[in-house]
Formats: sequence, C-alpha cells, structure tokens
Amino acid sequence: MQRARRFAAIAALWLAAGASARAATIQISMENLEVAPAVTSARVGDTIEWTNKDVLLHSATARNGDFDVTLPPKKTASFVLKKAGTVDYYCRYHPNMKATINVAP
Ligand SMILES: [Cu+2]
Repeated sequence: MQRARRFAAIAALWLAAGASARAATIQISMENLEVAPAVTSARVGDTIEWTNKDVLLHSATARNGDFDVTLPPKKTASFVLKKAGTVDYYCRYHPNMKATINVAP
C-alpha cells in the first residue's frame, strides 16, 4: 500500500516534468501591419511570443477575451495559453491585422 502510494507520487512528478518539457515557445511577428504566421497551432501550456517589428503600437487582442497583449514598437511580449480552442485575435489599433491560434488540449 505504502509502496503503491509512493509510486503514484513519483509517477505524478514524472508526468508533470514531461508536460513542462513539452511546452513550447511559439514566435509570431508583427511587421508592416501583418501578423505572421496568420494561423498558428499550439497546445495548452505553450507560450506565444509576439514581436512587434514596426514603429507603431500593436496589440494581440483575443475576440473571446482570452488575452489582450500590448506590443509597443520594437518590443516582444508573451502569453501562456491556458485553454484549448480556436482563438481569433486582432490588433485593436489596426483592426485589419488579424490572426488565429488553434490551441490543442
Ligand atoms: Cu496594430
């Protein structure tokens, strides 16, 4: 009984380590008023890192309210994905800048 419990604790630690090792950082750029790539696949736990290469202020604003990241000119900002689903986002200052992240569980 004691042994089974210890095994379960070790297995849980091992699973947690594996999950964090799998988490990726995904780079997305904003340049010349365009988001690239416009469609990105990610997983829950991954970090999205946007880099604004323009001299204008941008944002990555999720239509469903999941995130609203401000991107000052020539800066990088990131967000860790917490929920699965398809998230459409845009720039609140330049609404023609649109992109999608498909977040797998
Ligand atoms: Cu913008």
